[in-house]
Amino acid sequence: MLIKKPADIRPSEITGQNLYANRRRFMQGAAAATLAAGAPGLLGFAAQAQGKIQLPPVRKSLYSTSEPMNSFKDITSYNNFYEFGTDKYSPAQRAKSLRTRPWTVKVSGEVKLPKSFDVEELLKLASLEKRIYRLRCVEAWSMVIPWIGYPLAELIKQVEPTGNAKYVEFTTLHDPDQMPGQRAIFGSLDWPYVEGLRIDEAMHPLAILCFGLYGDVLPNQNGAPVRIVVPWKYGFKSAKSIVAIRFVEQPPVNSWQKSAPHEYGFYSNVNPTFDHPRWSQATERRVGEFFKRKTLMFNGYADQVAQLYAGMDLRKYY
Ligand SMILES: Nc1nc2c(c(=O)[nH]1)N[C@H]1C(S)=C(S)[C@@H](COP(=O)(O)O)O[C@H]1N2
Ligand SMILES: [Mo]
Repeated sequence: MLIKKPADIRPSEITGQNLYANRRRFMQGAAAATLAAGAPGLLGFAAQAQGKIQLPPVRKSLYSTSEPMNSFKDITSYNNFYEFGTDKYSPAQRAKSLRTRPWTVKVSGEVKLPKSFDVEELLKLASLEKRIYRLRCVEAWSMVIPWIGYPLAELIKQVEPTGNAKYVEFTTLHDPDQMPGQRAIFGSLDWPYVEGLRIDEAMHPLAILCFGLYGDVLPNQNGAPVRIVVPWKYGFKSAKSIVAIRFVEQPPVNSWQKSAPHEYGFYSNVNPTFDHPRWSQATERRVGEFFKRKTLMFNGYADQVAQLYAGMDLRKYY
């Protein structure tokens, strides 16, 4: 069997004993659910369909939700990607021309082994998993998306962060020639798009470096060739088409915080009890559904991540 059983999981993969215990409980539940749904295993070579870029084999993950997935069409036609326009339908049209090869991701800052990774090399750094996650946008819609990637922790371990690495900053490509939204004069963001995580958040097994969805490489509008996905936070923390990962001592100021400091904070954890100044966060509409549903604390991942924020006032650190 290619899936890790709870007994195979090394506690050293995670920080902190409680988190380890939490994860074990989660994995046991998830394992039972997976067995009920049919035997897990190798999904096979993922990319026959999409041109020449192929993904290595992908295996199922015990971290997936069992909720029904959104359709490929929903996921690839209703997007937020301000580099290609501020409405939801432009990215699918305008991102077509983004050149995703060659592509390098520069890893720098407070690390012992800084390095620029070619995306092909990055893709092979660890084994790929399909992770079916809920994505909750700050604008109160949500989707369920089968991402393909591996834990960001796998990359972080390779570059050996120093003791000063308290935060991780992610930067999207800045190329106004290719990204028309970066040429807009009004109503857009400061470029490049920047996001940040605390290092223990970035090391959490749910945070992934993502290269594909459904069975293929990421469509451009979803952040090709490589993005991050952090499922317990509002969607905007999951930066697309990244070219740099920098380890820093101070919390990075993210693009949304910079554009509207009174509306967005650093953490941006999904929190139904704390409203955005202009709208409620208590409910959400799943794309494709009519009735609203209740938003879950940490987007439903509280058992796995609440520990990261123990003792913190989440109304202050929003
Ligand atoms: N570089 C970049 N990354 C980004 C955004 C963006 O505008 N630019 N939008 C964010 C927001 S608000 C959301 S909800 C998700 C949407 O991801 P999806 O279109 O793949 O569903 O991407 C996030 N990542
Ligand atoms: Mo979003």
